[in-house]
Amino acid sequence: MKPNKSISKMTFFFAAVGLLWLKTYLTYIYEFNLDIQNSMQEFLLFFNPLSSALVFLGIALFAKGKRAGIWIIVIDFLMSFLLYANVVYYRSAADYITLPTLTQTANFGSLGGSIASLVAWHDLFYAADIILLIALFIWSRTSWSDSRLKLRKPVLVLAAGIMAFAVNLQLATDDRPELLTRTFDRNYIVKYLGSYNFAIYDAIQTAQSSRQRVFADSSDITVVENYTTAKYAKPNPNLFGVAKGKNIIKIHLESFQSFLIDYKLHGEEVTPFLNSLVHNQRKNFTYYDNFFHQTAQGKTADAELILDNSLYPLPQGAAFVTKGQNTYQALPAILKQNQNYTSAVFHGDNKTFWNRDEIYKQFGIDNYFHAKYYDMNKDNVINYGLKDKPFFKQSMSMLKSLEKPFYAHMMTLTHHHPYKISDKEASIKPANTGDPSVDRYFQTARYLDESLRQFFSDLKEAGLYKDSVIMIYGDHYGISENHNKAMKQITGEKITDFKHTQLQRVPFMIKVPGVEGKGTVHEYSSQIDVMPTLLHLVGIKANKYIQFGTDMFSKDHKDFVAFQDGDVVTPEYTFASGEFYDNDTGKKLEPTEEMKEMKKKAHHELKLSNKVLYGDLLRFYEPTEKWQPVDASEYSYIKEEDTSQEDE
Ligand code: GP9
Ligand code: MN
Repeated sequence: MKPNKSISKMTFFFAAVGLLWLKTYLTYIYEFNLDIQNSMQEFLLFFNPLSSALVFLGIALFAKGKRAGIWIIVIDFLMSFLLYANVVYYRSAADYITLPTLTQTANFGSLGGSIASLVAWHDLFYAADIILLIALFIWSRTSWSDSRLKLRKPVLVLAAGIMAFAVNLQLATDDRPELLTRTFDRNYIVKYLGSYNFAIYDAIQTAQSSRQRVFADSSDITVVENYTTAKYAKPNPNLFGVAKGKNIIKIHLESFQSFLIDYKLHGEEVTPFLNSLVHNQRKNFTYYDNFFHQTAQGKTADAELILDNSLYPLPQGAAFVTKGQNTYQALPAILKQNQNYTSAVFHGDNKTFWNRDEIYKQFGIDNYFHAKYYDMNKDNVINYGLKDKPFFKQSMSMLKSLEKPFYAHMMTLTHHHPYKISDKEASIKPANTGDPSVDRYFQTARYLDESLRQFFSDLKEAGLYKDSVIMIYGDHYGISENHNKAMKQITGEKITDFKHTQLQRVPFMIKVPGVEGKGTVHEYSSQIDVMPTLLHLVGIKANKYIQFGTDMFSKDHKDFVAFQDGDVVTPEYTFASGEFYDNDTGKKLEPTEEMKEMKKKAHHELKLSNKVLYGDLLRFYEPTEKWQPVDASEYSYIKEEDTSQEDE
């Protein structure tokens, strides 16, 4: 074999790699809105197509003789087709194609207009490199040898591709820890790892999901139903139905832990407005100071899942993403079917984050006001998205436009790690533990508190305050175990395993029109209890639905709190990291049989809840005769302007 001949085959290969790389990169820049935030992300966006091009096109180099050229062209065509299909889908849905969306033909109904309107003449660009390659192939193939390349070459190419991928993944996870395990956002995977790797990632996730689903059957849900029926707590007869037909405004406090309530920093209250609600200065709020979050890796998404479904989150990943196509019987759908409520979520972030734009459809959420609905100009945005003050201000007109009664979920964002805030907007000095995120945590909490004060006064002005149920909750911790040293200074105590579990308290407060607030209640409760509580307030019996929590106002309320990591908290003792502790002293305890039983029961409950999600068991469950399974294809969160040509 003459060397110059094999070189030309390799040259052809590298030309294909170079062209595909360039094409993919240009597509990222001109077609997708990937929200690049730093130079590392910029670099990875440029770098990430390389490994896919080397690995996939490299496979062609194993083919014999001229066939290698044909394989290169075919693989290049398939990859380009995938890229272009994503482009077309993105133009309509501002999202990437996933296998579940592909198999759900209904989803393509949301393409909004025909595919024809989404393609343009300049799309020929996507075929240009292939045409060039075909020409190059025809022109040069005669000089190619009929033998196979020396194995060393394709192996080296694949090794280089894998190396490039490893470097890419390492840099990506340095910039965004837990990128793959926590399953945040499709946009992130595409931005960091590229659209081809996203397709592989999606395929693996879909395969895992469907495997668990296939082995489940309707008898599995009966076991769950027996359990939840036995756990059910009857409503408090004085409160059942008192809020029937009332608007419900649910306010999500990002990363807000209960230790902030009444906390004084530099002699000042950090959250004076929330404190005033806690101390019932308006005689209408009830505050739960022993309320716990139960979120796991899905963080905010887990909180949303738990509150609207009374199910536990999954031990790994976010059910919002991995179980985004499951059947749900969520609070918005129940409120709608029973009492004709309109539901809406307000959140100043991209709609794809946590797969919200898919799973909200399964929850039956009518309106989703995401970043596209807000003025996201530079001054209004920090960290993940819209700042809380402009968020609440701009939400008012949309809130007022909702048909009544409504169930509105307002999700704040500024008080989010790493707690960035401009000097101008910080109205309290940082703490001085020397740990920057802990120190700023108080400043963004203050900002959130101020935004709430403003929102409450706007609600009053709009006539929406007095007659609405208003519920406020913290989604999850803001200060992780990595900051135990600084937290010791803040709380004045060493953060032991016991103390850590105790710190998972988040605020829960509620105002119900016509019901006098009780100030602070010490009952133990948690996020799974919110849904049955709300259902009973509006007069819908919670036992018809599969729910693991119990009504907080019921005298039969079950006051143990289970966490997905296996910890359990009761009013008397805590099971944390494998040990029992006395709540009063914080000292280790020798567990009684009863305590061991309690722990077992909590773990059993978690297992059952996981089964519901893994097996997609609610598809077998009919809560009432009248129940209409939610049809995701009836919902769309694409803002009208999204689909129109921008230069029209
Ligand atoms: C993103 C926001 C933050 O939209 O909800 O999510 P988190 O990081 O807290 O899960
Ligand atoms: Mn959150």
